[in-house]
Parts: sequence; C-alpha cells; structure tokens
Amino acid sequence: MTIKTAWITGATSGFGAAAVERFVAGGWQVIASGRRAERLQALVDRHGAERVHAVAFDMRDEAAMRAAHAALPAAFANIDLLVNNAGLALGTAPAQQADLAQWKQMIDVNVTALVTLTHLLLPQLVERRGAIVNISSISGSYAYRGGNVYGGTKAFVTQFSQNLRTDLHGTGVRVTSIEPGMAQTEFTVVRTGGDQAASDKLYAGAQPITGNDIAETIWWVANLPAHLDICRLEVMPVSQSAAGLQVHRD
Ligand code: NDP
Ligand code: 8X3
Repeated sequence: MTIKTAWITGATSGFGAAAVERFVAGGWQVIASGRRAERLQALVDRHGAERVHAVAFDMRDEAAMRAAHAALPAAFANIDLLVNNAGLALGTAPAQQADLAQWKQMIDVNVTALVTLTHLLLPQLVERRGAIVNISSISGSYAYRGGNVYGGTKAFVTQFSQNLRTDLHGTGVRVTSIEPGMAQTEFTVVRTGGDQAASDKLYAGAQPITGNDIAETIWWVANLPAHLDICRLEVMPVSQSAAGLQVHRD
C-alpha cells in the first residue's frame, strides 16, 4: 500500500498536534510545522523520523517556508494533503480599541502565510490529485464583539476555499473549509496574552470541542472516497449557538 503524506501546519498544539497523532495512527506520514521546535522534535521522538518530518519556522517567514519545502527528504516530498491549520486570534477588544500590530499579525499568519504555502504546494497537489483542508472558523460567518479582524481573516479562508475549488475544477483536487466553533486548545491563552484563568473561565461548563474532535473530522474528510468533497463544514459544541442581532437606542 502506498503511504500518503500530509503537511500539517500548527502541529505544536491544539487541532494540529491532535491531527498529527490521528494521521500517524492511520498510517500516514506527516510533515509537521510550527515555531516551537522542541514540541515538533517530541513528535519525531515519539513516532520516528520515518513517520514525522519536523520543520520549525515562523509561517510569516516566506524564505524559511520555501527553504523547508526545498529541503524535504525524498520520502516526504510527494504531498497528498495540505492541512492549513496554523493560525491565531489576538485580542478581544472592539475595533476602536484594538492593537494594529495584532491585526497585522493575524492577517500575516491566517491569510498571507496560508495563501503562500498553498501557492507553493498547488502544483504538486494538482499533479497528485491531492487535497487541501483549510481550518477556518464560525467567526468568519457570525459577527461577535471583538471578532473584528480575526473573523475577517477566517471569512477570507472560507471564501478562498470555495474559490480554490472553482479554479481547481476538473483537476481532482479536493478542497474543504472546516469552520469550528468554541474549542478548548491554547487558542484563548494565546488570544488573551497568556491569561490561563480567562481561558479556563470561557470553557468552564460548556463542554467545548476538543483537538481530537477536529482531528477526527479532518481525518474523515481526507479519507472519504476520491469522488466526494466536503466543501464546507461548520462544527460547534452542542452548548453553542448563534444569538442574533443587537439594537442600540438613544
Ligand atoms: P492553538 O493555539 O492550540 O494552535 C495554534 C497553532 O498555530 C500552533 O501550533 C502554533 O504553533 C501555530 N502558529 C501560530 N502562529 C504561527 C506562526 N507565526 N508560525 C507558525 N505557526 C504558528 O490553537 P488551535 O489549535 O485552536 O488553532 C488552530 C486553528 O484553528 C487556527 O487557525 C484557529 O484560528 C482555528 N480555530 C480555532 C478555534 C478554537 O476555538 N480553538 C475555533 C475555530 C478555528 P507555534 O506557536 O509553535 O508556532
Ligand atoms: C475560534 C472560534 O468563535 O471563538 O475561531 O472565534 S471563535
């Protein structure tokens, strides 16, 4: 049986780390990327260098991304699946009080880096009739206070996914936008600048989505018969739903 290869970005934590475990358990090879090299090395130590190839770089560093791609060992060079998972939210302030540097960082990682890696891998994904799974978010569809640029980046990811599908029509390449709701990962600790108590409070009693839940979803999407494309998939915990519009009165 031919062993398939996935490149999973954001593999050091949350959805990405869980996806590495799921794909390795399912017999795939994984290229695991992220900034925290020691966490990537732990994946290699656990699964072996023949199953996991670690590439530590900042997604905003295009030269490092290209170098990591160019230096892939031959055994990992034929990529069947790109999981564009690396991303972040920074801040919860309304737009008029937000930090511009945080806005730019979210755009750089969630949008610019995602399209750069996609552009880099597209030729071989077309050649191999591969697949792309983009991790978007319900924040791209539903407005909430403080969602401003984060939600904007995820609306981009959702729409980019649909546009990719259209451009890739006839190539056999599958594209999926997975749009999770509230999930307990390091996401809120990062968003709040390290406030573990705020993160714990947000998730308390809500039974949020877990990293394993989304890893299992990515696995399912990627392993469906080749004639099926899950185009968009919105996933929320049962405890979460949309809550409508607001009205300000003088
Ligand atoms: P985590 O914070 O647990 O994981 C985020 C991952 O992104 C880490 O592996 C981190 O790696 C990586 N990352 C962030 N910035 C960079 C960068 N500059 N360069 C390289 N890698 C980077 O959060 P989640 O697992 O929850 O998030 C994964 C994706 O899911 C994100 O795109 C997020 O927007 C999305 N999402 C999350 C939801 C949630 O509620 N948790 C819901 C919907 C979508 P490192 O720090 O080592 O670089
Ligand atoms: C993360 C989900 O709704 O907290 O993308 O922004 S949300």
